[in-house]
Amino acid sequence: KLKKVNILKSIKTTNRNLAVLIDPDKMNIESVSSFVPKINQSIATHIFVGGSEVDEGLTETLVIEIKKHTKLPVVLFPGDVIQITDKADGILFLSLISGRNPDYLIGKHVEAVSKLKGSNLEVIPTGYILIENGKETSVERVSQTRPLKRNNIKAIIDTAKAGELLGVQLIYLEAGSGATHAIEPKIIQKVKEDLNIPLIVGGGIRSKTEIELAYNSGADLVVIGTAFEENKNFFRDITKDQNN
Ligand code: 1GP
Repeated sequence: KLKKVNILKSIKTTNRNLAVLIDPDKMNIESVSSFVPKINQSIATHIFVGGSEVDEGLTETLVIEIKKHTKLPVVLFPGDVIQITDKADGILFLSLISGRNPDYLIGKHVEAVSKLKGSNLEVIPTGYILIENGKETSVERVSQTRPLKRNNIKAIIDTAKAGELLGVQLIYLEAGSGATHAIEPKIIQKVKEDLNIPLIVGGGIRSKTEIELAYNSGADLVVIGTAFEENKNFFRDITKDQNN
């Protein structure tokens, strides 16, 4: 049996991780064989798979296809229990700690247990914090929760710290897919200053400069989805050769 990569450990020990987010609702299965090799040639270190609204079965089919074309760890970033498949390597077990909807704090997790028990997935407890970006995001709509205000930095810092004290292993600061304003460097810095666990930042990051800014502010892993969907040339900017 192949030894599984320890996803959390690698995020803890390596900085400047980059995850490409593939939404099963937006990615055609036929495109995977051309899309994934581009990820392999880029500086990306992980592939995340998930979305707010995905039909049952779609995620598993997609993950199987992705795994045919890459050795990168494939990590589920599920919007719902039906997106869980043991064909991936790991799962961000997200608790939406910026919100007060019990379903997304603990309810879905209880439902997920029977699926996780029999699987080999590396389960990574993650405190998921939604921060306002100027427009309503699909996470907000689906979870029926309000994001934290971006000018209330204390609430953001304390929410992240509360997550850490509860035992989550990662904090994910989310501006929402397609956000017009990515998480501000000041917020990343302040949260990171007070945190002893790795920090993921995503939502609305569209350029190599913005990726660098997030790293320099303290992000251990940056997630990019929309920029790849909208601009296939984006891969050219982040190919391995230019950065090594
Ligand atoms: C969304 O953070 C991710 O959950 C990525 O967002 O699609 O805006 O890159 P984008």
